[in-house]
Amino acid sequence: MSSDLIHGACPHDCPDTCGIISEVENGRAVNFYADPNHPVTQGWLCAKVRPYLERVYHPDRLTHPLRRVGPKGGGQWARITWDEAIAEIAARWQAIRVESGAAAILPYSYSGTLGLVQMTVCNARLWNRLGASHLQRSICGAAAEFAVESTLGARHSPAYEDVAQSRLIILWGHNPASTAPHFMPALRRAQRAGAETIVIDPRRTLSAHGASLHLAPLPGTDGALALGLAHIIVQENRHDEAWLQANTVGWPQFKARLADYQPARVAQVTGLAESAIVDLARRYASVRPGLIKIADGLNRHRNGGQTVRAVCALPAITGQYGAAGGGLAYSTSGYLRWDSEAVSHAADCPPAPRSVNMNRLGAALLGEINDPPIRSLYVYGANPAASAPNAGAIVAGLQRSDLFTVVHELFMTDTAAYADIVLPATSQLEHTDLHKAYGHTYLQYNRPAIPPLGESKSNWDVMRLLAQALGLDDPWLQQGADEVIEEVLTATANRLPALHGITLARLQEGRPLPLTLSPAAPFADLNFPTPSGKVELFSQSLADLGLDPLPGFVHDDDTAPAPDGCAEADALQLVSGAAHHFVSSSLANLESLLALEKSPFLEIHPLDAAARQIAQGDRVIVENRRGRCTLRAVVTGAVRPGVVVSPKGRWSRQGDGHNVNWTTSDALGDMAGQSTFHSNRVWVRSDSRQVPAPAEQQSMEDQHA
Ligand SMILES: Nc1nc2c(c(=O)[nH]1)N[C@H]1C(S)=C(S)[C@@H](COP(=O)(O)OP(=O)(O)OC[C@H]3O[C@@H](n4cnc5c(=O)[nH]c(N)nc54)[C@H](O)[C@@H]3O)O[C@H]1N2
Ligand SMILES: Nc1nc2c(c(=O)[nH]1)N[C@H]1C(S)=C(S)[C@@H](COP(=O)(O)OP(=O)(O)OC[C@H]3O[C@@H](n4cnc5c(=O)[nH]c(N)nc54)[C@H](O)[C@@H]3O)O[C@H]1N2
Ligand code: SF4
Ligand SMILES: [Mo]
Repeated sequence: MSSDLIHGACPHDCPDTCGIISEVENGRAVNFYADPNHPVTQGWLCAKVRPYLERVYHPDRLTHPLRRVGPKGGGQWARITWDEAIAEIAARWQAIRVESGAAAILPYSYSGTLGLVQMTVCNARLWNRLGASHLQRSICGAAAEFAVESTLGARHSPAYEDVAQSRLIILWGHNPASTAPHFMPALRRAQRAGAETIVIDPRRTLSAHGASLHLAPLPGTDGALALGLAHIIVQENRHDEAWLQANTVGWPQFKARLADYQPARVAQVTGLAESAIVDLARRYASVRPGLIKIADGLNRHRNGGQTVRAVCALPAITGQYGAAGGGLAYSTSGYLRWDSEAVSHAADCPPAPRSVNMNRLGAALLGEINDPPIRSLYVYGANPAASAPNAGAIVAGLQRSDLFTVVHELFMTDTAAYADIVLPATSQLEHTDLHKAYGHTYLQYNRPAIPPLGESKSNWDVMRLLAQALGLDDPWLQQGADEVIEEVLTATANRLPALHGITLARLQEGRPLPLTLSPAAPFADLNFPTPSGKVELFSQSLADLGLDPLPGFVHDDDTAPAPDGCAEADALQLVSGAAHHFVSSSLANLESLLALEKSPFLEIHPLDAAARQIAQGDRVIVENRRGRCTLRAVVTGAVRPGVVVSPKGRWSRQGDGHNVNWTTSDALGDMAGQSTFHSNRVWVRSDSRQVPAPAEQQSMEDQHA
């Protein structure tokens, strides 16, 4: 029997955007593996995507549309046809348009897939044309993106392999061993060649194994740490005055501000030893080139934007932007910005009536957004009931009897469970797309490998049907996926030299195609695409928005009061970053991955555990005024005292109905409407029941040590 090898891209929210190959026999994928010829993927996939066919052919895949028949969330469904589903949605929306205006319809989507067609274009065209509410998509890295762009002008970042040129690497609030796995071999090579690695994280993560130094500051204090490092570097005259004068604006004002960040004060704020801070400053200033690598974990705090601005100041203080192996590694997203008109056709559409911040979904559904209230929610590529903050408010909102909720999904997720209509979605093996990456600069075409399972349809195909049923007859709402790609690619290539030589036809051959970058290393020409053309330590654009124009530090407190019967002094800070085996809540229903990740846990320091009479493996209640969840205690020195850690991604439906996001805050951060998952005070106590399985008494990192 002959088999076909179909090239595609991993669609998940991960900077590596791997090249994947599906081996297909008689319309069925029989094998799935990494593209050996992809320069970043290099023939291996991460632990979470290796068993991907388990996801594609999972018995729980939704295969036909469903209509709710019992109470909301009650789990009773009737099978309906696509014609019935589309007709019902269109009829409900037409009535809402007439009665309240299309602003009463809110699309909600985020990172189920990162493709140009199934995400980027699907987030724009239909909703613009309809005049629906715009969703402010700020759950992940909005503040960091804004901070980096306001400081440097663009998100440009070195290639992973360029870390070979670094002598010092600081992983700052970033855990690539789990979240950017293909960076790790390059890092290990650099280490073997003598480079030092320093990890700054309240948790001793997988990435901290093998590092020369791990510093564990209190969460949300990194802004003070960065300013303290700058203070010492300047105090000891280790800074690059000439570089600062030539390439920055606001250096004199910023220098004046640094006076407030003496090491003693910074030690007190961060919970680090003064000597450790001084030592780090000296090492960073003297071991060159030094690369600071961050991602988005660092910015998910109330002060996250300013924290990232303060970190971005350090390569400027030491004159390392543009130097090979030095500077900042954040994201490569800025090298390729799709032509926004080709993506959205906004010029043919009414202006968005209003914007709703996705981090306030629960509050918005419960009345914070009014005039008109949200009457219909359309969710695709997202699982807000599991992944968005303050889940209790979201679930209360989803239970509103007058809310018409449609969820387009592969699985019956925590969110889909509350829908009025559930639509089955295709997996990446079943639809066409084009992927850029945020960790590298290769483009990868995703050719469908197999026909859609059951009656499932892609995001774009459903939107085409909805547009038709709504009487929206613009041709750009009916293009096929390849036509969409062709239009956006051509429009973008017309103004972007980086796309030189890249065509749909070449992409369809299946190989990853590199962008042409000039200069190859970020900011090597010392040309920063900010308004001033320089690194903006002082940013007039921030000042114009009423924000602090200089990198600064404000305390990061979660202001929610202690629950009844809990003392303020007993609060712990809960950090809920990436799980090693899931991507947010995606993949967190695969049996093989659940077996590796084990039951939902809370890492707690032995001192904090003893103070609460919590023993290894105890069932613990983690709570605050927003809500609670029940977790298994992992007592470990991998977290610092005062901090507890429980990874994101668990489905509430698989446990007692609550996951960690029942505790997280829906307050917004200091920039760009950012989520603040890690600004989260909780109180932890032992539940009387014990968890039986002793084999589970292991921390996540021990499993991989
Ligand atoms: N395996 C896996 N990979 C993923 C994901 C996943 O869920 N699982 N999610 C993907 C997504 S959506 C994203 S945005 C990226 C995120 O990629 P990362 O930012 O690397 O991941 P996070 O785990 O969110 O955060 C990184 C680290 O920040 C630390 N941290 C939190 N607060 C602070 C602080 O105040 N100071 C310091 N110094 N450290 C702090 C956390 O302890 C955590 O170890 O990963 C992507 N990749
Ligand atoms: N506590 C805590 N919570 C967090 C974070 C944190 O650090 N701490 N991090 C946040 C971050 S960084 C992010 S990015 C968000 C992510 O939050 P979300 O974007 O909501 O991501 P997921 O929870 O993975 O849900 C994505 C869903 O899309 C579905 N899907 C996949 N492909 C398709 C498709 O082609 N079509 C359709 N219709 N559906 C598809 C998947 O099955 C999955 O259920 O989570 C946030 N949540
Ligand atoms: S999740 Fe990331 S590392 Fe894993 S296969 Fe996808 S792109 Fe590669
Ligand atoms: Mo994210």
